[in-house]
Amino acid sequence: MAELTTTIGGFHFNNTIMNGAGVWCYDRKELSAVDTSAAATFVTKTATLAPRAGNPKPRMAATDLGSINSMGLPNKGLDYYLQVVEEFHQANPEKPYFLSTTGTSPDDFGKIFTKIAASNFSGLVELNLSCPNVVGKPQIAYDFAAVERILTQVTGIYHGPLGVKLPPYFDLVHFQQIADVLNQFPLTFVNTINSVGNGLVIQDETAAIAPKGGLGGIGGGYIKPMALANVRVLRQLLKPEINIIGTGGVEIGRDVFELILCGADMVGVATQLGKEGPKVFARLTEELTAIMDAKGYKRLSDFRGKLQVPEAREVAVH
Ligand code: RRO
Repeated sequence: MAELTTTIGGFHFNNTIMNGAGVWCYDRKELSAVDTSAAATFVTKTATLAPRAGNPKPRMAATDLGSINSMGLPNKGLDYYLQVVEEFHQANPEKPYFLSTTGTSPDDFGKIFTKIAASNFSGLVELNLSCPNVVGKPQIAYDFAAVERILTQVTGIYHGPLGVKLPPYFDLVHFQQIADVLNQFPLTFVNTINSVGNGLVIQDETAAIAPKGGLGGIGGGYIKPMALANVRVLRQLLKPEINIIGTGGVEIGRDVFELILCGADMVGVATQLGKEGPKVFARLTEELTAIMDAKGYKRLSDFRGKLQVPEAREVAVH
């Protein structure tokens, strides 16, 4: 039977599928449910320096095709997640965990990474540069100079394994610009993509969610083509030592397969995890394994990054 082990940096995982930050990762209880599922590991809810209540409700809605959210970064604060991840690490010393974090003001980044560097944390940090839902704050990673500034500061303070969570890019010039910035830093991974920011879902005659006049991040099946393209193009443009976690639009094992075909080393599941709960990981694992067995692939490296593109045939004017 095919095996799904993978590595990010020097860290080994016994499966390639994990949660995407924001879903089933708010507190110890939710993290425990993912930890004891078939998932490779978990990433925490994005932690800010101080706890936050987030945006007013209703702030999340599932639809047949995906989801919309404007959670607004509700979380229990960095100290809580550092403590909880340490507890999981003590219980499973061989299992690497991800801590997601971000700043809500320029001063925060130095404080956050000084705190992490001084803690016992020994997993991987995912710096979220792409939250679309904090009122009055832009998505950081659409500002390439800001990304460079923040990573210069953070990598000067923190020397552990570090990755960034990116928003989707839609323009080939922007892919090149973000890759040029990221390639200057000793990053272990990028996670692409976060939700597609500022979409609108209408139910009857009313927006599905309340914050920001109904605008929110779109996830699920709607965004799979953007996730595939972002994984594919960043794999071509980033230094090979930067691993890629592909997130966006995973509903079935075939979606996991396609993200790996585009170059993902690991795959995140968010909207479908929200709809189905942590048992989704066993189903996706079975479905991916069945696809690999049917194709005769024994391990992920047999097809990772090996997407084929049809040969272009010239077209005559007529
Ligand atoms: O909490 C949120 O509103 C949120 C975050 Br931090 C994020 O990174 N992506 C998203 O869709 N929602």
